[in-house]
Amino acid sequence: LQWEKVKDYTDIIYERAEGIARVTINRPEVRNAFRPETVAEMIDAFQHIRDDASTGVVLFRGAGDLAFCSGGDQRVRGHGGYVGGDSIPRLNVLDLQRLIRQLPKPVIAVVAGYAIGGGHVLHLVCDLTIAADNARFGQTGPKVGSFDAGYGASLLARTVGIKKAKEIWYLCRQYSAQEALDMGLVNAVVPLDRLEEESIQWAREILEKSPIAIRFLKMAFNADTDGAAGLQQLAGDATMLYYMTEEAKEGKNAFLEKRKPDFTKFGRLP
Ligand code: 2NE
Repeated sequence: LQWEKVKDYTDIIYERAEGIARVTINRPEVRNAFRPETVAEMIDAFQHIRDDASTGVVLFRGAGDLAFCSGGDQRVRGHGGYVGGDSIPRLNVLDLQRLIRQLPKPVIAVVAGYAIGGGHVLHLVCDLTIAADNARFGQTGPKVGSFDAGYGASLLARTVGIKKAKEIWYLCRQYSAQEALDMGLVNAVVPLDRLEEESIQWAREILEKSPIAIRFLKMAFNADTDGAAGLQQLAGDATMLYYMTEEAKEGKNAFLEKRKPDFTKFGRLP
C-alpha cells in the first residue's frame, strides 16, 4: 500500500491508503507510552477519521516491533493525572477510549510487542486485535499505583470472563500472544513479519462489506455493553437512516412549507 500522510503530528503518525487509515503511536523510546499531547493528537486524528468518508477501517499500532503501547508515560504522571505542556493533570486517554468505541468504523489494533497497562486497555477497546507472535499483554495498575476500573475492568470481563479479568488485574502477569488468543483477547496471531500484510487483509475484507451494516453492528455491540450511552449511539444511527427516508423528509418539508404533513402515503410494515 502507498501510505499518504494526512496530517503532521509530533507523537503519532496518521496515514491513509485505499480506504484504510493507519494511526501509529510514535514514541518507541518509551515503548510507545502516551503523554497528554500524544492522546490529544490521537483524538484529533480519530475525529478526522470519523468525518473522512474515504476511510472505512482503521489500523491502530505502535512504532517499531517492541511495543503497541506501554500505557501512560510515568515520567509525566503528576498529582491527579498525566501532566502536559499546559500543566493540567489529565486522564484524556479515557476520552480516546470512548472515541474509538463511538467511531462508526471498525478499529483494528495491530499489536507487535507489548500492549501493557493503559496500552492494553487501548487494544481492548478496539473492535478487533491482530497480534504478532511476539506480542505480550497485561495490566500493571496495582503494581505501579494505578487502575482502570472503566472499560479496563468491565469490557475486559466481557471479553475474557470475570475470573480471568480479575486474575489479569490482581496478579499483573504478562500473557503471550497464544495465551491471549486462547482466552479470546485477540482475534488472530501471526508471525511478526506477516503482521502488516495480515492486518491489511482483514481491513480489506471489511471494506468489501456494507458500511451501514458494519456501522450498525458496531453500535449494537456497544449498546450491549455501554448502557444508555451505547443505546444513544445505536439510536443516533437509526435517526440517520430515518432522515434518509421519504417519510422523514415529508415531515421536514411540511414544516418548511407551512402545511400539515401527509404521512398517509407511507405504508406500515409488519
Ligand atoms: C512495557 C515494558 C514491559 C517493556 O519492558 P522492556 O524490558 O522491553 O523495556 P524497558 O527497559 O522497561 O523500557 C524501555 C524504556 O522505556 C521506558 C522505560 O523506562 C525505559 O526507559 P530507559 O530506561 O531506556 O530510559 N518506558 C517503558 N514504559 C514506560 C512508561 N509507561 N512510561 C514511561 N517510560 C516507559 C516495561 O517498560 C513496562 O512495564 N513499562 C511500564 C508499563 C506501565 O506500568 N504502564 C503504566 C500503567 S498505568 C496506565 O497506563 C494508565 C492507567 O492505569 C489508567 C489511566 C491511564 C493510564
